[in-house]
Amino acid sequence: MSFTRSRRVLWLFAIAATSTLLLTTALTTMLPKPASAHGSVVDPASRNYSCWQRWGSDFQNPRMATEDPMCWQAWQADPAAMWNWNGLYREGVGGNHQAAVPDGQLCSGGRTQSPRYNALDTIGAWKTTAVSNNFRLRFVDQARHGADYIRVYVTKQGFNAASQPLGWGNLELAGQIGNTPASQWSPDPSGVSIQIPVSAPGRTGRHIVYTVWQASHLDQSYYLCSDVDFGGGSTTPPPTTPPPPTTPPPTAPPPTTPPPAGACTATYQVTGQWSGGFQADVKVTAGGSPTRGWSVSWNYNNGQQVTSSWNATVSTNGTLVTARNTNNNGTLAAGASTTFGFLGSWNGSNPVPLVSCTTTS
Ligand SMILES: [Cu+2]
Repeated sequence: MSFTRSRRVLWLFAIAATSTLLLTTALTTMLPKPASAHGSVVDPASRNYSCWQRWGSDFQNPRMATEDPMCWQAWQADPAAMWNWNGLYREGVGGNHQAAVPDGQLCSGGRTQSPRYNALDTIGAWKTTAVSNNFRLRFVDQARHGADYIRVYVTKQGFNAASQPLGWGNLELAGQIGNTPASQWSPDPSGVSIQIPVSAPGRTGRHIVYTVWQASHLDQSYYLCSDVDFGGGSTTPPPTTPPPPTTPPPTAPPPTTPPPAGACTATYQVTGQWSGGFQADVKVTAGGSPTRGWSVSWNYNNGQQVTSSWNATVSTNGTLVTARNTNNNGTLAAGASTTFGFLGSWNGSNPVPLVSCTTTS
């Protein structure tokens, strides 16, 4: 009797154990896998995104060593830091970013996935993106994680980004957004994107913009350095509606200090538009010093495409369009301008994108 009962108990136990195992297996296989694509700051481009943007198709070119030495050392140290420009994150930080990311290691996210991103902490003259004191930072989230928050810091005036290690004490909060699910971001061919207004009054010259993205799908925090130049003039397009006539004239005197060497600005203008097509001109203006080459880039967030161009070599990578000078128009005297143009296609809407200009040699 007792023998039969213990047999039955054993059977029940075996059935229970098997179904638990099956259920666990089913749940495990059904759980979402971590996405392989994540995100980064694309404008002003984060360090590794910027190096990937400029050299991803030409990363073995020895000219990089002299033209773009900071990117060169990063590519030499580990090309995977550029191929994985969207994967600079840590997990399980619990919001205590300053404990997880020591001073001097901010640009590698505290040497996350070491040694992959370590070279991004190297101190030096990384190529900059020209920004004005009020600009919009553009973030692309390829995996549609959304954000618990994104915090954007800018180094304090007086910090020398080309010679000092970056620490938390060098930063001031300059913009942020709170909980924003991916459904509230803008659609982007490579995922979703969002723009964050950043205000950094009083800044001139070279600075570092530091962005912390707390993704929403799990405790995953991204740490991104973008090198910027506040002397390069405004990259914000003029407002689409003219200010009301009652607006008093600005009281601040016009800037008298010339932009630093190497800076350039670009303005984008749609010169004609018809059903499905448009023509645009981009005017490139050198700053206070002559240029030997320039590169203008922008993102098309509404599916526009460049179909043909003149006076520039245009390449497209996802939403990012990059136009480089031709052999004839890279050299500009200080303050001089040149214009290139293109034909494009559009559908739905065709807003003027934010453009940024960098000198390339
Ligand atoms: Cu991810």
